[in-house]
Amino acid sequence: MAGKLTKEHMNLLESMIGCGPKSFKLLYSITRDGCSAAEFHRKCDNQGPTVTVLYNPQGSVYGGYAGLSWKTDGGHAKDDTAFIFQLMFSGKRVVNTFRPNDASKALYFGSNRSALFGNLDFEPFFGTISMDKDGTFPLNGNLALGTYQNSNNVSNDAINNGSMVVTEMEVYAVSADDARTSTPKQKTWRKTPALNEEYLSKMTEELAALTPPKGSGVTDFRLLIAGPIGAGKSSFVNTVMSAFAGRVMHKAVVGGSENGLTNKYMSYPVRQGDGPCLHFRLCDTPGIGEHSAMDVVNLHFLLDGHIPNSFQFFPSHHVSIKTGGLIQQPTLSDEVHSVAFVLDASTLSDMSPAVKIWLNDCKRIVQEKGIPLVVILTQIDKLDEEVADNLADAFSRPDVKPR
Ligand SMILES: Nc1nc2c(ncn2[C@@H]2O[C@H](COP(=O)(O)OP(=O)(O)OP(=O)(O)O)[C@@H](O)[C@H]2O)c(=O)[nH]1
Ligand SMILES: [Mg+2]
Repeated sequence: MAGKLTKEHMNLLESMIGCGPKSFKLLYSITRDGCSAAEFHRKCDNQGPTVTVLYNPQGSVYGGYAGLSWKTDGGHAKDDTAFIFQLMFSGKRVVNTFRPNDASKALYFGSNRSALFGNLDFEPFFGTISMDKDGTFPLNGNLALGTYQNSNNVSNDAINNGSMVVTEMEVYAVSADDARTSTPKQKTWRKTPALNEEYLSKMTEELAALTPPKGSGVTDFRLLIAGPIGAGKSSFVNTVMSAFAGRVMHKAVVGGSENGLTNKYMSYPVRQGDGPCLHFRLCDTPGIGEHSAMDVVNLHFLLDGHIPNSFQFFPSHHVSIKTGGLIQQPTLSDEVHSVAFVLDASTLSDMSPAVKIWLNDCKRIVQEKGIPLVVILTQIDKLDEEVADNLADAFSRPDVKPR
């Protein structure tokens, strides 16, 4: 049985332990083997260095590394390499290591104890624990850092949510392994400039300087934001407005709704600080989905500039020339000048066939009209923890690479 420990967590533990690549072999799991000190010792004694990992219902992952084999008795043992760690807290990546102040008390061996670190700094359980009806284990152990140094002043509750109830506890044997290397960095498929303040101000200056050609009759360029329901279209509008305003803006309503939250065509002007509005507008649209208001017919009307600001779309309803309130003779200023497809990078591979067809149809229509089209990937922070830490890493992910 493979354990619950993810590759990312193995990589993190590998760097906490140090001295090169490690392999992790599952020795003991309370859901598989039962939760008793006797079983713990049967599976884990004399196995060399181990990592004990607890997973709780709140999504926290934490545990301890012992550089010595577990034994049935002997009391305190010195281990310079032992540490207590956290990898996740309440579903979020929170990484900390706590090393012993006094290595001579790093571990404790006892026949009725499980993996005991320090002076009861961390012990999952002692004796035998039964599983509750809901599948969790109300462990009777302890987490109270003291012998293990807590230089970041992380409270115990901020490691285990103030509870020793867990859904799983696993012990892995850790050994040096040249075959398992840390996930190699993928080659970057798109060069990006350093995403820093300097680049941000250069980009904002360029956009602020953007003006429609004189004599064109166009006052503002219109960028139509389209894409599947919940992709992050309205959030993108708010983000751009916030970046220019210099404060957080919530003009477009954002949230989660199965049939789409935005149901109006809204064209938002963008203002730099308290200055005048810039010469482009972000035009938010209802999301594309099974029962959505967006379809190819409505898109034609939008692109050609017939749809006025604040126009409300209704699910499965086509706009027609007879629809009231349309702009009958749109000028170049009313037309859409560029289109951005907003796509959720974290669900690209799960996109429904219907939405794919819609996007292809839209792409064709937009291109036939000679309107420039770009794709904006959102939610890239959800791809994995490495990308969340450094968003530029998205450009080395093969699963979001344009084909
Ligand atoms: N983690 C993460 N969440 C995001 C991101 N962009 C948007 N969201 C969240 O995704 C949800 C949907 O965002 P919206 O901006 O309302 O999406 P939308 O495309 O306008 O949705 P509809 O109007 O319903 O079609 C919200 O809970 C946002 O907070 C992102 O880049 N990262
Ligand atoms: Mg929206």
